[in-house]
Amino acid sequence: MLRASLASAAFPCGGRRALGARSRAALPPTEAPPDVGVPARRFGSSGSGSGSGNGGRRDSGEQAVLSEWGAWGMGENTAAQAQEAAGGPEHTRGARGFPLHAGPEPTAREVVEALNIADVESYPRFQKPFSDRLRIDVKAGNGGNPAPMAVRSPSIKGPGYAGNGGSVFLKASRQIESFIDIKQSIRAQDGEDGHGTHRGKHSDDLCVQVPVGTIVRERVYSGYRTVEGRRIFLPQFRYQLIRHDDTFLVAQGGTGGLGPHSFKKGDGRRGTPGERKRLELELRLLNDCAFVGLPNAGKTALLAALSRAHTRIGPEEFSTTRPHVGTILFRDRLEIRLCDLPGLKPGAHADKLMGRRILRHTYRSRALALIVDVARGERPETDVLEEVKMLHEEACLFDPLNREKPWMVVGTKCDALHKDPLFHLDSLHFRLRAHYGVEVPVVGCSARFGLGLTRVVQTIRRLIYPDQPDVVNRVPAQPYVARPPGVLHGPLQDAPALPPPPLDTLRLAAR
Ligand SMILES: Nc1nc2c(ncn2[C@@H]2O[C@H](COP(=O)(O)OP(=O)(O)OP(=O)(O)O)[C@@H](O)[C@H]2O)c(=O)[nH]1
Ligand SMILES: [Mg+2]
Repeated sequence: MLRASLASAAFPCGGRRALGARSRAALPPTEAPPDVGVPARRFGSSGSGSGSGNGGRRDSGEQAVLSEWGAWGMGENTAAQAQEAAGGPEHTRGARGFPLHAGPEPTAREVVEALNIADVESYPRFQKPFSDRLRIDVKAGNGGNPAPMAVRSPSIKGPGYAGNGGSVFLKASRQIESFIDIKQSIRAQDGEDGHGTHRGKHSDDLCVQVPVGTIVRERVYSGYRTVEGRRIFLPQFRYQLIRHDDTFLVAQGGTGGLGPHSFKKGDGRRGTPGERKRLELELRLLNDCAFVGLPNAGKTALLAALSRAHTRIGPEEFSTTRPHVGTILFRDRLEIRLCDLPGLKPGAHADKLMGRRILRHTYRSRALALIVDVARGERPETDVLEEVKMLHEEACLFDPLNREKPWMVVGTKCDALHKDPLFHLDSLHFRLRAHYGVEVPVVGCSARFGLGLTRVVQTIRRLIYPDQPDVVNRVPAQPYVARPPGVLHGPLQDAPALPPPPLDTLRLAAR
């Protein structure tokens, strides 16, 4: 974003287009694209490329297009005319014929002064809808019934069994981001009835894809009613899907009935009904490091600078309305997922401004990064240390397990030098050590200008993988051994640890 905005500031006619035109002009005429005849047809000239057929009737748009195509070898005449029309030699024009910045290269100061707020803000303004909590009603298919009035004879086979009803499964998939596309009422097909001399078909099972990190709870009737007489359901934990392709059976389909052929003396067994469940799905995003901070602290700008996740960065508070996960892939194939959360305010642990819904995505993170604006642009009167203490306390009050996670402080907007961010950073480090009695890593950076980002990434990696703090070279054929995902809750907490990596890897790392 920054590069694009700098380019557009230095070259108001559109820096990228200008570069494109230059590089195309450098190509020899033989490298023209196959559809080079298109503009010639457009201007009503012959295939030889002499584009002078329509004399003075061209408007400025046509001239611009012509000048662009002239560079592709449409003929000397045409290129010269286009050059003249666009007002200068090729190297001072953009693709559309506007004059480029012809003077010396602008200095860094000039570029920064030329930036306005519209250049540095990012789009899209509207974020993809997101849903992390959903109540669904699931009904498995009923088993089919055997045909009535069956002829019972050893020589006639059937009508025997009826088909089973379809069951409903939930399956975790990396391709799904949230519950936004899941229907609230899910119903599998019933099994087919036995008919004639045939058995009924089993119906297909239904597999609903959910995002990885989904927690499934069943809403069970508590035996109590509200004063209006409505039943009260309480959620009970059933399962959590934390790996891609994890599957969980939520409603078992009914079995098909058996025909008289099976029960020689009876009249057959009718199909059983499929299970019906009221479920509550909750999504806790899988991530390694969550960005926690006040609104406008620069969380989204930092995520966009560190990864490819790019959403709205804006001067207004709460420009982020949903969590976003971005990934950093290191050279040694180690992957770290960063989670940008919407802004938090004091009282978030008590659900102020939906704080609990935001903080729920820190459940699975393995480290916390508290993001503070050290330039104190919007809160000059408040102290940085107070802000850090408040953020950490909110996260810990929400979930006491957050207290056990490693954490760090990222000071953003360090480029605003006139506001003393470096002084705030420096004092913060010592005051944090005095207050908590431990070394809390404090890193300063500027997401807007890409400063200090390597140190931020290194520190995050060291927090999450203290045993692999630096990038190590592996023999390519060796499999990558990763620890299981950082889930601190749930039944898989006591899962057996993966075997240690082969000895060769250790020796290589030691070297
Ligand atoms: N000078 C400077 N401004 C920055 C930097 N990073 C972000 N900003 C500005 O700070 C404002 C807020 O940035 P965001 O990234 O949207 O902040 P946020 O923490 O995600 O805000 P919410 O989503 O509202 O919680 C924007 O106007 C950014 O342009 C930085 O490194 N330097
Ligand atoms: Mg944001």
